[in-house]
Amino acid sequence: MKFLHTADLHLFQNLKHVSYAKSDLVETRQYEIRQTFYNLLKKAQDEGCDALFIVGDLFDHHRVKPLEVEQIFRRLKKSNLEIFIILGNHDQFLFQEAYKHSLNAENIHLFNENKRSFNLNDTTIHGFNTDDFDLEALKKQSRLLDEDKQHILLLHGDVMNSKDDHYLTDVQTLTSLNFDYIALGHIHKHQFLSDHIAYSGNPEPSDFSELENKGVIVGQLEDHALNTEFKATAKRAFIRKDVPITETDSFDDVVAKIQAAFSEDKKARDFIRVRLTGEKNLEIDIDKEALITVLKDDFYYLEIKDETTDALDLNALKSSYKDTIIESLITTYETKKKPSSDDLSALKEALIALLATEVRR
Ligand SMILES: [Mn+2]
Repeated sequence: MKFLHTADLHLFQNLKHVSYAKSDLVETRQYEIRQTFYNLLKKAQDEGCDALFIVGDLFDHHRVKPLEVEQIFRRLKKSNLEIFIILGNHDQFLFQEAYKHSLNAENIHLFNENKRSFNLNDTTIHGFNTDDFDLEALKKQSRLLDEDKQHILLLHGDVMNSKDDHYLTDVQTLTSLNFDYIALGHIHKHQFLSDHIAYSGNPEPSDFSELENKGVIVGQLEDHALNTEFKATAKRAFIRKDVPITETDSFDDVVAKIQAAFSEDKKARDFIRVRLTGEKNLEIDIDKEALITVLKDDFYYLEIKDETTDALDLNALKSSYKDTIIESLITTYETKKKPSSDDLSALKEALIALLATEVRR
């Protein structure tokens, strides 16, 4: 049997807390996250998958309107896939009366305390919603597995950090169970925790906390032999990058450095956050708003964080502190034949200390 494993789409998330919340890209981003979901439905069918596993947090919160849920489920019903859905900590609301009618379809399978497994040909799919996870019940279910079938388990929660509000159990415990594949949701970063236990991660990132490659897991399970492949699905990436500048850089040099730090593809497509580091010349006004104004036509989305420190202007210091130890330190440095970068940082440290006490002879 062939399957596609996805999770944590958080459809209809409001994106109020993202750094680009005030830009006009929020609605586009929300639409793109849904679009990626529709694309992965198509991908599952194109790849010849029998089953789609949606391992929790398909929706973001209970404020999602019944019509919006219906719109998504209509797509699921139209596909020729058998779809297995567990509810994560964000979408337990789907069992409320207002949504129930949307969930009903022959090819859509939801789990609850009384129905914890479904058969699909030679495979049994087991699942626990976040709210009704029960470790003892899971262990019991694992002991009673039908040996003539392959077994896949769907879970939504943390299995690495016991402090997480939705911690289920540890990886070692999961490994000791008799499942051929364990599909996890909740952690947005894609990762394999053993050869047959994996978080798919979410297929489309929503902000600068999600920098890793996003995608889905396509897997094949035949005679208990598992083969999996990670397939990238994200339309755009979030990128954070340091751009170091020096005190000799002019405004235009800084613009050129930011331009050169990214390929044309990335500039046109991705959400980019630049952090300026190094030293900025105090005499030149390198204002981040001005940089964005100049650069914005070349970037889909650009944010700049200025973490530079102000460079010391040696000539200005010499004239303001004429005939002081400050002037003589600078002169000594400048008359060195080959000053090293260590000499320069020693000089700066000394100057900063002296300036702090404003020593004048
Ligand atoms: Mn979750």
